[in-house]
Amino acid sequence: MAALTALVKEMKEEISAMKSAMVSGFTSVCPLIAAQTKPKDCRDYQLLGRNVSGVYNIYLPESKEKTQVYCDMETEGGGWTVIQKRRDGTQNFYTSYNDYEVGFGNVTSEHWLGNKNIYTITRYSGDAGDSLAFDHNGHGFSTADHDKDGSRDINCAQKHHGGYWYSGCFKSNINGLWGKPGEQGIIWGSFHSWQMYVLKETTMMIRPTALN
Ligand SMILES: [Ca+2]
Repeated sequence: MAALTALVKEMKEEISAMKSAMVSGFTSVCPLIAAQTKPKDCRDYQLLGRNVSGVYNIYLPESKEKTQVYCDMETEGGGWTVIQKRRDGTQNFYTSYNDYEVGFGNVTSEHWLGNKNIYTITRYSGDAGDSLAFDHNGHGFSTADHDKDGSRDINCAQKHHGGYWYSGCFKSNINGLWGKPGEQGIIWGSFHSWQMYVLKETTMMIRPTALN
């Protein structure tokens, strides 16, 4: 009887071990399937063989809904998720912190993808280190109604008519006023030797660093 009890105990343990092996086997397979059927950025679509630039639906891990993005599948190898685009001044970029947080505009033309989305994509693509980290150079994202810049006395977003990771107003103002010359215009600091060179068209896009 004692031997039988021991045998049953042994069999129970074996079944339990098999069960947990099966569960772990499934959970290690499922994320792979999920990643393939629910791309989280444009690079994932590229890996699935999609090589035409255009609007795609991505599935961010913390969002139950799909998010529309524009994918650039051509520039320098493609796989880029566009996070900002300026073209013609039709979209107002001088707007609230909340608008910048959730995103605004139309992905086929002028738009800002939204800080929440940008943060999630960079985090899960593993390139938050050298890209648009949310405390870029120690400064948060600022809008006129949300001053998180590096200047104690000035509201940089208000002064430069935009929304950005302003430090001490300023080196770049890519979300400034379209068509406006001077310090409220669209400026990317390092372009044209740090002169106040106003841009008409800009596109900001991201992809995992492993590709570079
Ligand atoms: Ca300030």
